[in-house]
Amino acid sequence: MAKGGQAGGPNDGDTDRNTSVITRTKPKTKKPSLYRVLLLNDDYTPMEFVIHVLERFFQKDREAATRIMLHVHNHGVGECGTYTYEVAETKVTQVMDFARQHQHPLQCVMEKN
Ligand code: TYC
Repeated sequence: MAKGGQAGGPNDGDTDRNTSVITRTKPKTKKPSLYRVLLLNDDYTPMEFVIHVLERFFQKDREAATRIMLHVHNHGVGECGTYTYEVAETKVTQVMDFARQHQHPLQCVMEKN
């Protein structure tokens, strides 16, 4: 404040109608929210198709893809990865489109972490 008085008040130095601005010193580094992309089990999608999905859209090697597929098969749901909102949304859309193209009922969803 240049002359004293309360900020934004009548004598805060900004005689041009209270146009004071508080500037940030520390650069803001807000971390984006993360979302888990999950595969859901069903009785019809072939195991090999699910492994292929995990390799193709989630960059898993054969071993990791097989482990995740079996986890989903045995527990009903399993995590493919954690991503920012837009990336997670894209993965879900890609998997759902791919499953539909091959007429498999595979379901892929995202949830906030
Ligand atoms: N349960 C399926 C089967 O026995 C395999 C499967 C695994 C399906 C994972 C979906 O997300 C899934 N053929």
